[in-house]
Amino acid sequence: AWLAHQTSGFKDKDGFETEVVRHVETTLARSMYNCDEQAAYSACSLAFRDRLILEWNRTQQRQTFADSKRVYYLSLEFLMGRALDNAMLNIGQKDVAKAGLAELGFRIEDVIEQEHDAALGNGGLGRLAACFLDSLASLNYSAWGYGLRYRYGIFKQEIIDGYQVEVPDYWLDFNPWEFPRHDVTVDIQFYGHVTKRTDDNGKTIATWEGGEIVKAVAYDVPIPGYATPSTNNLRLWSSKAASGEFDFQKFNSGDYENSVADQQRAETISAVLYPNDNLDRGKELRLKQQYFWVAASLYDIVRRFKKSRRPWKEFPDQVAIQLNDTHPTLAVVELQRILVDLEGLDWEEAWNIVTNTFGYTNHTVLPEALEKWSVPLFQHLLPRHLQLIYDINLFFLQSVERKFPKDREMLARVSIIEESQPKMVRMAHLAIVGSHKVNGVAELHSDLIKTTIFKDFVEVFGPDKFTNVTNGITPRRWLHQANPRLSELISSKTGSQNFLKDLTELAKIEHYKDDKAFRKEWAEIKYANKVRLAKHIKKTTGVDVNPSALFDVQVKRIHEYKRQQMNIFGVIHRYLTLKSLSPEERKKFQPRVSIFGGKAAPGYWMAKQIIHLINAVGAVVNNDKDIGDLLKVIFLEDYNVSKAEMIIPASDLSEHISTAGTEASGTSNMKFVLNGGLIIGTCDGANIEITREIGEQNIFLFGNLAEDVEDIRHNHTYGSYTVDPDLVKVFEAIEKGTFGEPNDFMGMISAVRDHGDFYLVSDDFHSYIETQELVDKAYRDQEGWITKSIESVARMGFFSSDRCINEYAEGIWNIEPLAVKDQ
Ligand code: 26Q
Repeated sequence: AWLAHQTSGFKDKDGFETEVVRHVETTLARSMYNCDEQAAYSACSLAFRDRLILEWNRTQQRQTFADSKRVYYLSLEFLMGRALDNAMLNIGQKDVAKAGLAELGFRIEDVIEQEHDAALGNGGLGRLAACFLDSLASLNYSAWGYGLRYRYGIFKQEIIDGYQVEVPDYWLDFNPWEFPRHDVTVDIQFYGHVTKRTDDNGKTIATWEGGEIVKAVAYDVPIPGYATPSTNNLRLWSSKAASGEFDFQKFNSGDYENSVADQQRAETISAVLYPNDNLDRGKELRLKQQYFWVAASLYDIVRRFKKSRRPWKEFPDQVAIQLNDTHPTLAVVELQRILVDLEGLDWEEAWNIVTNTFGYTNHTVLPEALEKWSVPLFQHLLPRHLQLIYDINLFFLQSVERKFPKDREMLARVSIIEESQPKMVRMAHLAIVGSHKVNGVAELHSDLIKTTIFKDFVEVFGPDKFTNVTNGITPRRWLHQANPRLSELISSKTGSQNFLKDLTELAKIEHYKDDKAFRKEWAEIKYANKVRLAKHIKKTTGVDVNPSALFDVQVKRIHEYKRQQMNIFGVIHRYLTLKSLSPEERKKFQPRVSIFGGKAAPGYWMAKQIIHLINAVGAVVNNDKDIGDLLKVIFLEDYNVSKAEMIIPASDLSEHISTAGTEASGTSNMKFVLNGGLIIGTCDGANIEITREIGEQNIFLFGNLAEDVEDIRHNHTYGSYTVDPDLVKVFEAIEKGTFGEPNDFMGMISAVRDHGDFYLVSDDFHSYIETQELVDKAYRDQEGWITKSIESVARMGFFSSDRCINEYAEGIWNIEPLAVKDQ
């Protein structure tokens, strides 16, 4: 309750109540008599928002006055989830709100539940950006996030007859957490043409003319730090027609449709989030989104820099811009355009500024996820930028030629332009060339990019340009908020809540791993979280699950490389095994609930088939009287951040089973372990570092290693290939119609059997099944399991996004926290 003593906190619960009542009666224009939970949510949010605004303004003033370097995190996705609970906890006054709401007749949990998730992201990359904002504010860094204010976030998923159905996510009806800045706008140009002339000094001046203009309007979201007054800004851009309104001339002359057409076309830019995860399938609108957002953000950043009246060469001392994947890479070109075309700097000087400003984070090695844009599309939409890209590429290739004379193949491989039909702009190459640091997101991944997709660039630029920053998660949301009882138990042993600011303090709880009372409480908390999830499962699916069973969870975007298909094949194998046993033998089996959740990209046919099979298996298994509580299969609809906050603390075991070398990091693996769940996983992404930290005895690893994957694939095609015998039985059961129409699932089967099993499902299946048996055995030893759980949590300190942000600050941004004086 650090803020309670300061000017901007509530004095006590009465002070809070007064504010809530005031907002209900004035801001919302309602009486307390018909104040429902939704109104209580609104008023409570407005009351906390008021506290936040004061600190937000002070923070911005402090940062402006200090005039020190700022970092800008450019991300097309910010998967924020709910804001109220987080604001109450970060301000330190949730207890006050709880007591106050109780007096007004509300349960705080019900009030919190009213809030619609801010779901402006697909998955890991977007949630990482949200965790980073929390850490940047909590650590008192001067930092802004820049993104797009999508009218529709990631679609809401409904499961109808076992199939995914997408429903639009309109989330802006009432959003107390955003502040429209109608006075902060930027005109953004598209299309048109370039003219060149020579000035009096013989210098070529390029001018981009014509085309159309769309207006970018800023919407600001306050980002409260934990236990600090620092409140940073997330600025989201919304598009609207440059004229602001539809054309009345046309409207009055009866041409209603055309009168609104311009307006609609402009507003389409920020209308909807692309629902692809790890897949590059963007059309013109996606490139328009990228340029719109990048140009508005850079204009804003440059405008702020210019106020300081410093010379341009100091720009990189004042500004660090981080590119969250290649999505904002146009910023590199746009800054060069501003400096050369608009500010008249020499190419060399400008390019120095540009490359010293940007850092690029890569999140994938999957070739289908690497962004490329066709040259004709560029030429049409951004003609000047295409010219600049060609110039950047020319100077770059000239430098490569000097270092590797006559190596034409090298030039072709590293070129920003792919010489295909049509030619393509390789955004990752542009991002590397335009940045001073390139980082991967876990050790294995950072090694892989250096030895595979970006190997040539290591030779060109040297190894120091490439670095690793292993991902992290914010313990505020993913422990304190999601699992309040566990957080409370930990603070009772570490002596304070300081572990939420320095997660390495978790190590202290290892001293209590043999303490009987501590272990009992530890187990009770997990059980209570499972009971809560069981209730949710009952309410949403109608299925009764036993909270004493092992809860086995795989929640993440559905993707072949993440191998939910292997999981469900394993579940079928378990079902077949159980069916083959006598009732007596069955009783010796460890009961399990297999829980799945996650969205499939709407155009990803195979991912949708996987969802369908999971539901089809559930429909059979959950109603099989022979099986009872021994096995349940649940697909939880519409997995999102707020559902994750309930699901993750309730898991005994979670699955992170991607084909080795394909999952860059994974971040939910960290969240599950931090909440006392164990992991079954492959040697992939951050699983490897988690193992190093918590110890091999505390994780269930299986499967082939990344270094062997290539040879195994080669062997599928050119050697002898047979499907694992246990998996063959699973396929036979599906083909017999055990789970309904077999044709519905033939895509999944033939991917393994007939199309080279690219993701090594068959190769890893035996090891997976065996390891699941080890899990059963380990779980039956409850005392041993609890020890593993406690040890794991105690050793998770490394995976705080605070550690991660400090590494970026020191190794990439060269920025230090801004001291906050007591007010
Ligand atoms: C690209 C072009 C057109 C349309 C969409 C996209 C697009 C959108 C989102 C491409 C990729 C994404 C998201 C990628 C992602 O979430 N990657 C994950 O990033 C996490 C944070 O680093 C890692 O932990 C995960 O391993 C990685 O899969």
